[in-house]
Amino acid sequence: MVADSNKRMDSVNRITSNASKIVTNAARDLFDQQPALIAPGANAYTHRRMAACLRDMEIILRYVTYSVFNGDASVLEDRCLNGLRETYLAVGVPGASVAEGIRKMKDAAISIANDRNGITPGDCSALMSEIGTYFDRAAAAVA
Ligand code: PEB
Repeated sequence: MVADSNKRMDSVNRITSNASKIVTNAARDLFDQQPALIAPGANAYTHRRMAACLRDMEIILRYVTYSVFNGDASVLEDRCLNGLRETYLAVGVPGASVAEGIRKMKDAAISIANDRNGITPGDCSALMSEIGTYFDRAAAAVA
């Protein structure tokens, strides 16, 4: 149990301390792939909307780390995802694009958490697939 908790805490630590890198790279890739989002009048056009978008991705990533720490998705579900689809509909943000951003954060976060370098080696495969499920829930909630 202690060894397993250490894996969780190390994963949370690694994801949290790389959060701005994870968010920025995912957003940059998303806008490269979907340049319509940053066209004049679109959902990430103007600094205000761009800032809201990066902020949203950071909030979602943070709630995912809470779930990783707890081994349970209820905080993520209740305090972040509950009603989020409706919010995006109301403010006109395309949920499918948010979901794509979340999938990009998933890949980056797992590769950072699962890096074999600089850490006591162990089997983290179950934890890594569990971490993936939190991102999957978040993506499914807004898509
Ligand atoms: C959710 N996001 C936005 C709003 C809210 C959230 C409540 C409306 C109010 C505001 O503008 O601040 N807030 C956020 C969240 C929680 C919360 C996750 C959880 C607890 O409390 N635009 C894009 C991308 C995407 C994006 C696809 C990936 O082109 C996001 C980032 N969210 C985005 C944008 C807005 C927004 C609001 C651009 C501003 C929309 C607007 O005002 O036109």
